[in-house]
Amino acid sequence: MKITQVEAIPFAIPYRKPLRFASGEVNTADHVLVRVHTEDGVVGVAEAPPRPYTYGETQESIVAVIRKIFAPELVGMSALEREAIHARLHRTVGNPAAKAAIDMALWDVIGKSLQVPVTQLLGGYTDRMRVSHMVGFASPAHMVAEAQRVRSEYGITTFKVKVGRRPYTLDVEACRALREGLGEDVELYIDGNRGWTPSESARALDEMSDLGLTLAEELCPADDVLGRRWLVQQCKIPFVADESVARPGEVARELLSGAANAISIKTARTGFTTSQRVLAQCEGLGVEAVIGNQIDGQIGTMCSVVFGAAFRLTSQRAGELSNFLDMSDDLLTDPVRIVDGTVAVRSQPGLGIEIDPEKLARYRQDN
Ligand code: MUC
Ligand code: MG
Repeated sequence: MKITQVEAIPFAIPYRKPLRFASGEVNTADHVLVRVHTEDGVVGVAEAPPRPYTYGETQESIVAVIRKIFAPELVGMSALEREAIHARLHRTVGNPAAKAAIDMALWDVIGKSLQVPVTQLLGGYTDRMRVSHMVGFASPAHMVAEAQRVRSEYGITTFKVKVGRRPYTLDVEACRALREGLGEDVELYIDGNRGWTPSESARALDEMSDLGLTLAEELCPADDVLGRRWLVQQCKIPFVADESVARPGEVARELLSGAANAISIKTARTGFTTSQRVLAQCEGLGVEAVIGNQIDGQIGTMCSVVFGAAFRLTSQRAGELSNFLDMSDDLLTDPVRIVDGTVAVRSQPGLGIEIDPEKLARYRQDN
């Protein structure tokens, strides 16, 4: 499994409608396709979605760090030398999405070489993931209409509502409208992307205490150190750390300091190898985990399914796996399907996905 080439290919696929949230918005999936080639002719793939407002990476920076630093470090190594590969990658600080995509492409290489699905190599716990859909900023009526459409078309009954605009008016109104419009049978939880202060968060949670919300994610910044701890102490539902836990050290810090008591695991930022370690931290410390969405395309979504379904803890809750539905197209030969609110793992070796060469030619940005 000797690595002969690591490619970083920028591509851009427009969204049919933008996804808006407190820290930014996405109009185009300007992602990077990572391909790792071996001397046996095996090619592993993954995608890196840049999120400058979360981790500082851009499409250009991901391409540059892979081409200039990571590819020369990895060529000549075996895909099985996973720990040594990670040691090399971590000589460079930051760049989580670039590192994660390389890690997942290497797992795809290993799975394809061994002719085994990666989800089985990782843990093989179950064969599907329930899906949670993220509802972005819009008027409360539009948010309700979107959730109703997604429920009736795909059978999805779990929704993460983006908040972090105006706490006591618009945000609370939107959550209330969603509960009224969808009924008691759906699961609703909120994600503030750091848009509220600790005291705004506390008051908004209080005003929504009758809505049966199940999780509160990153309502205020982790840098509001004492305020966040104060908020989490009084929060009656698990408080999920997302963008504040991009590394295992941050997971430990947030959990042990009382700044969160649940963790969003995103394969787009911790790949499979580091996500396993984050998951072990959650299990060891006894906190819940949610498979989050870094506004992934279908490649990234399958990576989340591969990882989420591999383990008991990550498959207990619905994973955030549906936002590719807003993209106008994608790169896979066999598109991801959401049926009865679930996505099934695939039985093919590796990640179980193939890139359509014509689509890649159409959307790549480096021709
Ligand atoms: C989320 O859970 O916050 C928005 C920005 C990002 O990096 O991920 C999304 C969703
Ligand atoms: Mg989040």
